[in-house]
Amino acid sequence: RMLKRQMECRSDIHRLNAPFLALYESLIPPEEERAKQKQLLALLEKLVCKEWPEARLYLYGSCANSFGVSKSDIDVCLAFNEMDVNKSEILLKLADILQSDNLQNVQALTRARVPIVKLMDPATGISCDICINNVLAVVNTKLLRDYAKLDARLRQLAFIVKHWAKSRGVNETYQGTLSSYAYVLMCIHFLQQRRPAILPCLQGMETTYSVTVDDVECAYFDQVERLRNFGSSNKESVAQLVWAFFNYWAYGHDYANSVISVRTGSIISKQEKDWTRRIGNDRHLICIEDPFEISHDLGRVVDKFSIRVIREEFERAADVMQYDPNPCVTLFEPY
Ligand code: 3AT
Ligand code: MG
Repeated sequence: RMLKRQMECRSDIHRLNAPFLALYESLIPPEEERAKQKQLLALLEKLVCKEWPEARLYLYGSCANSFGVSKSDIDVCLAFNEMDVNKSEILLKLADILQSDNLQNVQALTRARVPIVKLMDPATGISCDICINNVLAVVNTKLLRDYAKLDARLRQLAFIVKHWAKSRGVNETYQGTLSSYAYVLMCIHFLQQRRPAILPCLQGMETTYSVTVDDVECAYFDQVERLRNFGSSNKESVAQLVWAFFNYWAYGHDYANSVISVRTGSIISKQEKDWTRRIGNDRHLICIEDPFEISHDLGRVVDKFSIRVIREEFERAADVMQYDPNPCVTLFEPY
């Protein structure tokens, strides 16, 4: 397996750049979607403010981290100053309020791992999940957005990888495959590891932004305008990067021993994290360290069945990128 990684990239890789860029462009949400999201957020703010004047609403997830494709649901966090509010009670109350304002499909999921209220806004057609006090997600959203500002190739690569994962059925955490958040971290890490590097390690630099959330210190360099030219000595095209990304995950990654870590901008060992054996439901079959909650492995959802599915999909993708005459279509064929 590892040997195949030495494989040289197909000689016509440059021919694939234009179709991949065109696909990326087609996935970007149009400006009017942004306007509709704002409209829905304003409505929610009005409703929430009446009941809880001290609470604040934040957008997080793909509608705010710049990795959202067209027609994504939006993720909203309702934040209170006190940390230990009764989430179930608030969610049930919130569901009541939303229902009386003619929002549709309102559902309070108080027993979910992350308890939420779901709704659909008939005026804009947008679906939305609202959670309570999930401030770490708001902060990791900012980290992803700041990374995206550094080099256009991150957003291009991540859109293509997310589109591939959705098309191939490997973006379903309830079935043991990886979240969109995990895939974006894989892309960031990958670009930190290119030589020359395309992305820096923002958490390894001077602190210009710092908040403490749930006892976790989140600190990094967020003045990204000052790093605009960071990756410019690396001239790789998006097609080359897509090829190398799948090659890495198919044949280059050491699944038995390695943890990818955006926080350190490097690979660290499972040994060092004590992620070498199964504890409870955490099997650590593919290890992706959360940048802030560093005891949290985003690969924890992966089990011994889904790891095979994921790895076979990486291998298929790597082979398509190497040999297929039309990878831009074949890569995304429904499974
Ligand atoms: P989609 O476009 O909706 O697929 P997304 O970026 O919105 O992508 P998710 O809906 O999976 O991703 O998650 C929403 C946000 O919640 C993204 C991230 O800020 C946070 N998040 C998701 N999973 C985790 C996790 N395991 N740990 C910490 N934060 C997470
Ligand atoms: Mg989302």
